[in-house]
Parts: sequence; C-alpha cells; structure tokens
Amino acid sequence: MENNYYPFVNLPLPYDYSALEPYIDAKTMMLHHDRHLQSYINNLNELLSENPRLQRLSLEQLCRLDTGRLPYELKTGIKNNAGGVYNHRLYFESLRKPTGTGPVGMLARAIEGQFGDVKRLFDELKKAGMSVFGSGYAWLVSERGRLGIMTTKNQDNPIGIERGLCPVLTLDVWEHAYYLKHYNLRGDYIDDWWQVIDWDRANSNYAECFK
Ligand code: MN3
Repeated sequence: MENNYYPFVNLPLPYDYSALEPYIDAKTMMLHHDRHLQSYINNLNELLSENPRLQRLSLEQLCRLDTGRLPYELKTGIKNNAGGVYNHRLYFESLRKPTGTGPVGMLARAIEGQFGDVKRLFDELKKAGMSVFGSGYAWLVSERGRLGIMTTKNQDNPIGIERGLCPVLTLDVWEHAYYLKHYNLRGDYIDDWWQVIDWDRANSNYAECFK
C-alpha cells in the first residue's frame, strides 16, 4: 500500500467520482472520500503528531496496535482512525466502473470450491452486511487461504482482531456510504456495490494473503 506511514495523505481515487454510476453516485463518492476518509486521515495524523514513537509504525501495525502502556484515549483514537483509513482505502481501491465481470483467477477457484458459486458468496456477504447493527463492515477474508465472511463494528477490522485474518473485500455499511442515493435501503446499496467490485483487485488482494 502506498503512503503506509505517517504523515498519511488522502490518496486520490483511482477513478472518477462518477465512475461507479449508476450504482454508487458521484456525490456519495466525493463526500465519502474527500470528507469522511479525509477526517480519519486528519485525526490519525493529529494523534500521531505528538507521539513520534508511534510515527514509525505502518498503517497495518497501527491497526494491530496492542500496547497496554498507551493511555486509553490515545489507544481508542488510534484504533478508530487507523481503522478508518485502512478500511476506506481497501473499500475504494477494490471498486471500479461496472464491467459485468465476476471473480477471476485463484479467487474464482476458491469461491467455487468453498461456496459452490458466486451467487452463494453474494447471498452470504449480503446477509452479513444486513446483520450489522449500526455502523460497521462486512468482509470477505482469507485465513491461510480459506475464505470466510465476517462483520466488524465501527472502524474495527479483521487485521486488528486476529493476526491470521487477511482481508480480500470489504463492504462499508455505514449510512454515509449509501444514504444520499439509497436512503435507508441498505440491501439495495449492497446489490449495487456488488456491481462495481474490481475482481482483478480482489484476486490480487487474495494473492497477497499467501505472502
Ligand atoms: Mn465509510
């Protein structure tokens, strides 16, 4: 991942704000990337600015941070904001303009082997996304190559929860990800999110899990 250390900057989206239309609208993408993600980046930089020792840690290390010696406020702030940066980067980087294609490569084979077909994977991811009460995420993760689906609350993420979990895809179900277009209809947003997944990227995310 680019810009993996302090000071963090908001990397531009790898596509236009309108690239995911008509599934995810340009205004949502602009606010989500330029304001929500930007806030997590600003907050994280601010928290680290007075803690030079923590500035040497990568974004992933900050997500995994598990030192009892940090003051509670700092630990919580870093966990929430490092998670906010990591989760949003993965979310945005794993989307692209709709192409009508499905899973490719080794990920496609793993999905077929474990879920039977891609529809079943989608149904389970959607169920997981719908089950998040309040704000959070649904994830497709790999654990030693084995695919799994999980949810996290707020800005928590799999890498902060357990060392062996490696994210392949993330589905942001915070209302800010869909409310302008889909209002309260999270299920419709999840259907639309599925149309704009970058499956090449998902496959390379999965390949990274084996390194
Ligand atoms: Mn979000």
